[in-house]
Amino acid sequence: MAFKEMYEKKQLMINNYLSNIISVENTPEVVISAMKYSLFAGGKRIRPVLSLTVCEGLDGNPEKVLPLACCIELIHTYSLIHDDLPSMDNDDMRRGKPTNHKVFGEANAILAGDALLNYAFEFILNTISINNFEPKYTLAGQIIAKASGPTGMIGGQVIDIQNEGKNMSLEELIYMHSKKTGALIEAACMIGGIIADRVDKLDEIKEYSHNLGIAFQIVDDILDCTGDANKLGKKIGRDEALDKSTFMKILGVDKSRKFAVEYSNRALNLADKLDRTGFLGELTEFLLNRES
Ligand code: GRG
Repeated sequence: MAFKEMYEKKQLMINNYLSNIISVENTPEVVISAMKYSLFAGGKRIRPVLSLTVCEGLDGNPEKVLPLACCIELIHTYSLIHDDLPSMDNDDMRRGKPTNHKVFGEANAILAGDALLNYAFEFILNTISINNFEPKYTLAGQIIAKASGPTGMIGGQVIDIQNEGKNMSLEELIYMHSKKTGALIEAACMIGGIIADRVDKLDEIKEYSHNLGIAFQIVDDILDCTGDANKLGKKIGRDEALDKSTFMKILGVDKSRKFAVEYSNRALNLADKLDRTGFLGELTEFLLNRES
């Protein structure tokens, strides 16, 4: 099957699962609408696609990791809603649509983000319980919790905010993004290996996903300067407007691109060891060359 077809098949699997779990009963309409608005706004679903791919690539059953993979997408979506808030990046557009707080108001956007985060952990615990408390599901849940928490994504976001208006070194920037962007990408890949019962592969998965995460972020920084706002679905030049340290600010466009290729190639060298079908390698290249 061609890459595009395979990617869309995985996206469909994820979208169908998310649609089924998000019809939460006994929840005020406005919060459900706000949750669904951002969850189905056209995200690329790369984190859950990575979970399914690593799991299947290591001969696991992707259906078994799907619930946890979708929880990572719930957490990712909450982080975008909160990141766009006036008190954070104050963005008006995301995925080609007005941001959550622009449509539902700031209080509802905060609550929709909170609801997605809490629902993710409710669902993770349900998944652990449904699987008879099999240790690998608990381990996967712990990894997701750590990646999204103060030593992971939140920690990265704090470092980012603390450094607005300052000049970070390249090493500091990589460290910050290994948490802010990288932690969730790493967790997505790790749970694929864990649910496939391949803890022997975790070191390689970590190295693959660390390199992929940094390459992904460098491309994000480049697109924020040189991308097409219509394709990106959001305004460009936001990093500069917020006076953030970025790969573009430190390295300029040519060196940033070169740096992204280096990180992506390091990931690529490991991709075939994690997925013999070649899809993970193609996904790695797709993310390097993406326009949105
Ligand atoms: C908890 C407030 C809060 C923030 C956490 C991850 C994060 C920190 C904020 C998200 C903002 C951001 C732009 C982070 C960089 C990572 C990144 C490039 C996110 C966009 O991910 P994609 O491209 O988005 O996968 P789609 O729209 O495809 O899902």
